[in-house]
Amino acid sequence: MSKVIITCAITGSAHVPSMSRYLPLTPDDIAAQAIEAAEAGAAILHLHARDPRDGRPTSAPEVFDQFVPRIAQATDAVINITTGGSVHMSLEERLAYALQIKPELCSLNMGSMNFSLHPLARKITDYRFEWEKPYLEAFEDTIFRNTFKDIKHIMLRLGEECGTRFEFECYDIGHLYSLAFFVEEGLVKPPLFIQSIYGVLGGMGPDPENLSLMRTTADRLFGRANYQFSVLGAGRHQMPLAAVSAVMGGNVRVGLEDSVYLGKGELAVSNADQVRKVRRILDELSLEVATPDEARKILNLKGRAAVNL
Ligand code: KMH
Ligand code: ZN
Repeated sequence: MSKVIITCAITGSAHVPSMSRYLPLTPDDIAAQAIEAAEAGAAILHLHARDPRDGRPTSAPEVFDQFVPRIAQATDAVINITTGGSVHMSLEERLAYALQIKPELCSLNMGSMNFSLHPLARKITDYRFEWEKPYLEAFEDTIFRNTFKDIKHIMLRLGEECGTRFEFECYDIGHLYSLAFFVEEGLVKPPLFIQSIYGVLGGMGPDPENLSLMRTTADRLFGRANYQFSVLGAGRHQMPLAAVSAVMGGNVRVGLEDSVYLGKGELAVSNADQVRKVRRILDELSLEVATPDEARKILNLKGRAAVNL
C-alpha cells in the first residue's frame, strides 16, 4: 500500500463558533493551528477564512492574506484553498482568493445539493454571536450550487489557467459519474484526488457499505491506477471512517471544519489533536504517512514555487 495522505481542514464555513471554543476564527488562530497540524503530519491543509471580529465565514482575499502566506512560510504542506466557500456565497466570491494565489490544490464540489446543519440550530442553547443561529437555520432553505457550468468554469479558470489541481468533493455516487463526464470532456486529467464525503445532511450516510460502493464505482469508472481515494467522515464518523479508508488503501481527511470532536463526547482541542489521533490509528495499522512532497508526487501537483505567495 502507498503512503497515506492526511488532509486537515482547519476551520471551514459550516461550523459556528458556539460549537467549540477550539474552532479557529482569527487569522492568528487559523495560522497557528494549520502550522501545528502540518507539524503533526498533515500533508495537505484545506483552508477557509473567517471574519476575525465574529468568526462569520468570509471569502475576502484580504482576510485569507492575513494567514495563508504565514502558513506557507512556516510549512511545506500543500495549501488547498476552498472553492466551496459557504453555501451563501456567489461563485465569483468563492473563487476570488484561489484565482489570486493560484494554489497547487483547490476543493471542487461535484454537484449541486442540499448541504445542511439546520437541525443544530435547535440544539445549541447559548450562542456567542448573533449571526450564528440564523446562519444555521438558513441552511434549511439553501441550495449549495455547483452546476455543470459552475464546475466547468472552475476547471478552466483554475485548472487550465492556473495549473491548480483538485480535491474532488464527492458527497454521493452520482458525483463520481459527473467527474467521469468531465474526464471524458478532457477537462480533468488523472490522477484524480477523490474526497468521498459521508455523514453530511444532504449527502450519503456514514455507512461503511457506502465506502465500498464509492470505491468499487471509482474503480469501474476510472481504474484504480488513475485516482486516489480519500475519506471524510463528518462529525462522530470522522475517525471510524478514516480507519476504514486506511484499511481499504485510501487516504484520510480530518479537521475541525468537519468535526469538532476527538472522540465520544470529547472536543478536540485543536486540529493537530485530530491529526495526531489519526496518525496513531495509521501507525497501529503499520501504515506510513505521506510527506507533503510525497503527496505532491502522488497527486502530480505543480509544486509550491508555482504558487503566487
Ligand atoms: N466541508 C466539507 C464537507 C469545500 O470547502 O469546497 C467539504 C468542503 C467543500 O470542504
Ligand atoms: Zn471546505
